[in-house]
Amino acid sequence: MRGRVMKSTGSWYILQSDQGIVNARLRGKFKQEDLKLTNPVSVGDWVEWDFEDQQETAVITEIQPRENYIIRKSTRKQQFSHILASNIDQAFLVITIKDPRTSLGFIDRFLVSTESFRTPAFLLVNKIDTLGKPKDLEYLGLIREIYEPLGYPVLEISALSQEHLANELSPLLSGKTTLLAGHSGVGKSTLLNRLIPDANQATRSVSKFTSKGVHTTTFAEMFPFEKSGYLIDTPGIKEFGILDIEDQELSHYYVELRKYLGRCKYHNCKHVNEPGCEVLQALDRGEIHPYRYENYLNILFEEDTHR
Ligand SMILES: Nc1nc2c(ncn2[C@@H]2O[C@H](COP(=O)(O)OP(=O)(O)O)[C@@H](O)[C@H]2O)c(=O)[nH]1
Ligand SMILES: [Mg+2]
Ligand SMILES: [Zn+2]
Repeated sequence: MRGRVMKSTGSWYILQSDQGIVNARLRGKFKQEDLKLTNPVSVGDWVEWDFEDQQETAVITEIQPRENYIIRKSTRKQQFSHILASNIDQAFLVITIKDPRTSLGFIDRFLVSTESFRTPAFLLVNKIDTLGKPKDLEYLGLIREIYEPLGYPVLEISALSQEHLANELSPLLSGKTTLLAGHSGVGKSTLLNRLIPDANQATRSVSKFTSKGVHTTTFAEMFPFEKSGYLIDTPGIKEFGILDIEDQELSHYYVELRKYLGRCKYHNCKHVNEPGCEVLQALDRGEIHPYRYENYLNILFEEDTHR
């Protein structure tokens, strides 16, 4: 029988299937392709399962190939990674201007991971109700200035406004599996609870002292949205691991660089300081945002040191 993993609690998995909700465990070892994973099965996976022991328990017998997945490095085991969610149609990166501030570097890393699967990404600037100071509005303006021309929708919302949710978010969700990602404390669980009132995801106030969100959501979990669609809440993410991306490949995941690729003098150009680099010339002409390029270099060199 076929099912979809809605939640994982260590060794048990909650599946949604034609038979309703079933609690299943894994049988045997699953061959993992190239990745070293701390979780063999992730939320969003489509699986085959069967009853065993006179129908008292269910076992997952097969994991169907993933269309895509969002991954992060394991915090405990170096070299290992953790699949946050798989088979997603679109990703909402929930960001906040303050309490906590989401950095441009974090946004760019996230967009590289979604672009690597060509997954549409939206930037949801949440807690818009708390903004007023000129420096906050300036940062918001900068986010719009950088990402809108690249084709990433920037939605200004407040999870506390039913109107924003009904008019701006709900129409985007039907029929799709949507990942909610972002730092702890940006309002992912609050958004989810308001969009899906019976979800009851735990939320917690942002610590007044550190401005860092307190970690409340431990595992990713998927919830059905109305009749057709799913929303995936994820634990707060400090950083994304961008794995298995070769240096020359990184520029493919920067949407604005794609059009220059293959036009540099050297076919293996990394667009750092090579002569005859079309990307550097475009940067000089102001066609590429300097902050985006700065983070391109950061990702490029950071990834190097991880190898
Ligand atoms: N003022 C304001 N507070 C919000 C908004 N969205 C979430 N919060 C608050 O931010 C805190 C963290 O929210 P939570 O949903 O737990 O964040 P998560 O870690 O991303 O799941 C909670 O105290 C929420 O009430 C918003 O749009 N406006
Ligand atoms: Mg949460
Ligand atoms: Zn180049």
